[in-house]
Amino acid sequence: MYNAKAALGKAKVRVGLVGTGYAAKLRAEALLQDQRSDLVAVAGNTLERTQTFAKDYQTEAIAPWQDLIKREDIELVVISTINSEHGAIARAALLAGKHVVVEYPLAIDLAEAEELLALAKTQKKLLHVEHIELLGGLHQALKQNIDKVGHLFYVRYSTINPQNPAPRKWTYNHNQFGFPLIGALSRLHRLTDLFGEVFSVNSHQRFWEIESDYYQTCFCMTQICFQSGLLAQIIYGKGETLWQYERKFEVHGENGGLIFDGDTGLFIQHGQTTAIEVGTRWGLFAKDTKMVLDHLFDGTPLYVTPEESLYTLKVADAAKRAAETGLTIFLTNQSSRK
Ligand code: NAP
Ligand code: BLA
Repeated sequence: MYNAKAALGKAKVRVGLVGTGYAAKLRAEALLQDQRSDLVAVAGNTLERTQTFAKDYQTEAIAPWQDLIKREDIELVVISTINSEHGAIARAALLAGKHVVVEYPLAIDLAEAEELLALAKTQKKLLHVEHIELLGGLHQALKQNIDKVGHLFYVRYSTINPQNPAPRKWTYNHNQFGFPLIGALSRLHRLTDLFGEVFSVNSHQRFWEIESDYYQTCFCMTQICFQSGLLAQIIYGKGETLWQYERKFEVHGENGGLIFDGDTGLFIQHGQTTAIEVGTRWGLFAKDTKMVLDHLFDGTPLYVTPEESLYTLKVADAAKRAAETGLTIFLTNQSSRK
């Protein structure tokens, strides 16, 4: 087993970053600000953007990412690039004996993700899958208030993002983003974190295609029955033929309801409605980065395990199979949750 306390016996960890987008920028800022890390190099997609990024964050531009993995002075690889690349980069980094931090999802293919967990164990290296949704205000507010509503019977989580025109980028590309609930694994992970094991899954997906791999709208509707009997509905949509933005999380219990709409939270009971404070959605990549460094240097436990992320990926993969076949998928009991 990998032993966090023994992982790093020195003052600084040397980091290589893959990606130059939104997540990568926040990672770089967090790494630059923390005394315990040195951002040694960045590998991007387009050369020009990689060079600009390297200048902005006082680091070295390297291309392609394979060359970054070859660097012997790098001990930790942070993977903040498009989803379809995660698995291959994580594999190469672990094989080269490096610790790995990867933005969710670990891989867009379930079998590949399973192999990566096994590889991290044999290599005795850290494999951390970021799940910043667990660190945000909504999730904390849910955790603090969920006991108030009594026995739970229905949950609804809907995120709809109208975008017109839809950008022709990786988030609208089947191969690069993956099945909607795999690319947006956080939607499911919030639920598995709160409600545990899943019994069965149904799902439907619709895409309005532009050409081969790209679409201009994605709409995906999934129903989950948890082993507790709780029913959950997850709606995920983005693109041009959607008309109203929605970010809503509803929890219905026998004694009351919790309704989070955007950043507003309400606790509803018979004859009484109370407002719930919801903390911020900002600063979460910095929080994740700090917790990784705390873990590497002091052995402090992380807030999520790769096994938990893998379990959610199993549920997402079941949703994918349900959407492809129109069948209900039953999950077996032998899950790999810790
Ligand atoms: P982003 O801003 O769109 O950045 C994407 C990065 O991938 C850029 O460096 C881009 O480089 C590169 N890229 C684009 N197309 C590529 C291709 N075909 N092949 C190789 N590289 C390509 O994306 P992001 O929001 O930072 O997301 C990055 C990862 O973080 C994703 O896995 C996402 O799920 C995860 N994540 C993001 C957030 C968030 O708040 N944004 C939250 C949680 C997890 P060029 O610009 O040079 O093309
Ligand atoms: C998650 N945000 C994500 C993901 C992508 C984006 C690709 C991962 C896939 C997914 O779960 O859907 C991309 N988010 C964007 C883009 C915008 C955006 C391009 O809001 C454009 C404005 N992310 C941000 C901004 C915030 C933000 C400005 O770019 C605001 C605080 C937060 N994005 C955020 C959080 C998650 C996320 C907290 C984790 C997912 C979750 O909470 O469920």
